[in-house]
Amino acid sequence: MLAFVTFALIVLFFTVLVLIGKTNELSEDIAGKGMNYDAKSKWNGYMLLGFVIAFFISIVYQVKLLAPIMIPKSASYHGEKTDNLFYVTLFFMTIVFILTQFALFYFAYRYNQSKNKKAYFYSHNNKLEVIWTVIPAIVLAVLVVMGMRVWFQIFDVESRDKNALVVEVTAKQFQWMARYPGADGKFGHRILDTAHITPTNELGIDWTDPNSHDDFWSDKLVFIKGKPVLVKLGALDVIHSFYLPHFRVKMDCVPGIPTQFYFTPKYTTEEMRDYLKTLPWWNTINPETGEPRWKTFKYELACTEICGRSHYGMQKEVVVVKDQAEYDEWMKKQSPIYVAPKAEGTATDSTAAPATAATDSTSKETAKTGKPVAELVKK
Ligand SMILES: [Cu+2]
Repeated sequence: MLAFVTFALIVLFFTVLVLIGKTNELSEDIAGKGMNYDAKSKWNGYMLLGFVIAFFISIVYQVKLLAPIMIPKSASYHGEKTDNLFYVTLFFMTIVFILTQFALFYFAYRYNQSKNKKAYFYSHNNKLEVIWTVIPAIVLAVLVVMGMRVWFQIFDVESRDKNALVVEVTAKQFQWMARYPGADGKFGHRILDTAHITPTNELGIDWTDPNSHDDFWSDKLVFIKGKPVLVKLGALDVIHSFYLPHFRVKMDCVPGIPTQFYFTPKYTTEEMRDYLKTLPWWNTINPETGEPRWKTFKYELACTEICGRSHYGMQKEVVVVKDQAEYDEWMKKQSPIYVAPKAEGTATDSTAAPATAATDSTSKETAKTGKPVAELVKK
């Protein structure tokens, strides 16, 4: 309702402005003065020139204001390449943007209507047209080739490390389910049929597969500095998008179509904090925590596909540890998803495995399905 009233008021405001202008013109006509188009055109020209100057000043001001709080340097190796590509593109686009926008508004000012001026008929100029076709074509071709080179480097399957840390991330409304393969480095099979996919086993994990017995859920994503990560992505309901802004990783999670992304973290969480400590904005106090911002910095995973009402809540913390030892230490503390069936129970009935899909002990899902996995395991 408020939005509608605001919209109606804006429309009304501009209608009144137009009507005032019209009335003004009419009254001048009635008074026999006629319109002084020259003066109006000149005034319009000044305003357009003033606008473009104010516009450029505001851009410089905004960059100065916002650049320090924008996302910091890339925390992954391939991210440095995409950043570089971004800056090269930005450089060329800025030049083109300034030249064309300034020309557009300057011409409106310089060649405003006047009784003393006569329009010069100038149909075309081949030389000029060749120049403004060939130069952008070359620049764009260079940018495209650069982009393709980086793309092929990032998605070069041959050069991938076979011992990469593999994490399986499945998205659903509205959370991420991160499955780690455990100490054996192998995931338990998933069987995608109605017998295996149940409300308590949303991924259809085959509990008869011994590899599934040490798989665990994690409420945060843990990676190792310098060790490549292969994230295997999927979705249960709608399209979500796996976004690690600090690592420049972005990949859609599509129901029914597995996707993946391979990258190597470059800085641990601690190293990133140490770096941020050197930047002025990150030293300002965060009113919510009462601490300098760098101190509470966390890498994060977010969903970047508007996937529904609670899309904004799809976040997870990402931690980069310094080495394998620290990772192993963390892994030892995790509890497997699998709970061995009771002796008299149906050991062969894989659907009866009492695992739950709750990945986040604070989620509503947990409240519905009972106790979090960790608690079940302890019993
Ligand atoms: Cu989502």
